[in-house]
Amino acid sequence: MIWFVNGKQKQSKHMITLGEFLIANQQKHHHSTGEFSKVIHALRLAAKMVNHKVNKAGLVDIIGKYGSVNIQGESQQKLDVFAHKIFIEALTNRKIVCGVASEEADDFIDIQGKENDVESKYIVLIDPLDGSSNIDVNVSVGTVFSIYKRVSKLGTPLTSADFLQKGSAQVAAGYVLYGTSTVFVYTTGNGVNGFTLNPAIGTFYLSHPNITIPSEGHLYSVNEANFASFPKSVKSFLKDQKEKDPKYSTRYIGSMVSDIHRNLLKGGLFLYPPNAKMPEGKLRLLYECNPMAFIVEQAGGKAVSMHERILDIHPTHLHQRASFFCGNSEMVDMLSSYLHS
Ligand code: AHM
Ligand code: MG
Repeated sequence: MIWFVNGKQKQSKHMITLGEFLIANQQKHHHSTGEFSKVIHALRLAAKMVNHKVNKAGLVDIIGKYGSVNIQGESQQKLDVFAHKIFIEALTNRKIVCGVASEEADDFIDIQGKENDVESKYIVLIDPLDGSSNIDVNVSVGTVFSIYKRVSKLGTPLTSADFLQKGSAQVAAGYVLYGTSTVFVYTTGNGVNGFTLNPAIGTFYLSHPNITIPSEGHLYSVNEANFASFPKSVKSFLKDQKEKDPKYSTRYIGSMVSDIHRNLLKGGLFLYPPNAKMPEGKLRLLYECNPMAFIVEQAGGKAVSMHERILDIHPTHLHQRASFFCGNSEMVDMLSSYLHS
């Protein structure tokens, strides 16, 4: 197997699958019940199903608009709706989590039903298909997920407090990138590992062990069409970087998972500042910013909003938006010096 660590190619005789990796890690924790591994197994299965469908876009009638709008007033793409259904079913049918919240559903879903008989303590927040406006043009999209332990008592109905936890309370977070290849990246707070799907046999193999973001970066990713209404501090930062240092290049796909995955491997800064159209920022705190922030921090980078560390924000509502800046520490620190001056 060939993998990459900090951009350097490494080779091993053994191919470790995601399943084997989960078992090995579960064995490290003596009191582990396997409950957490089951959640990752379910997400892995759903990711493979969505991947299958994404790869058929154009061949089957799956691209284009579904005709409905989600809670945020955005038109839902057919694949958004499909991905939502697949992930929710994978998580609910097995009763391995007690609740789920999705970008595509107005409120959280309490899976326990009337009997409250689900014993799992885990809840999942998910953006089933992020960057979906890219689907019709064959550009990479992704799934983003966040796993927490419920704070209310087992066996009682879930409350919004179970879902409105700070990002720092995440038990695990991950994303799936449906790109030139399909990659499943996740962290449990002990480093970040990435697994690439071999589509011929439907197995994810460890391809990116212990992902570490390079300390220096020269990429920045931002929708500069909104520049005129960015906060002054962000404008000055961008202007100064461009004028003072010729090393920077812009790379912006407009698909957050793809943009952050690239920056994670190569070093760089992703910015989604507030602007006139989106005064709070565009990205959703709970199932977009928090999971990506956890991953970026675990890879040695930083993630902040205009005012504070992303993982320290106390959420007040499920579909809350936040300004979002993340990347290698050096670039985030540089930006922060402008945000706080
Ligand atoms: P979505 O959740 O509706 O797909 O929107 C989120 C996407 C992100 O993937 C991406 O970073 C951002 O929207 C791009 O927004 P813009 O087109 O304003 O640059
Ligand atoms: Mg999204």
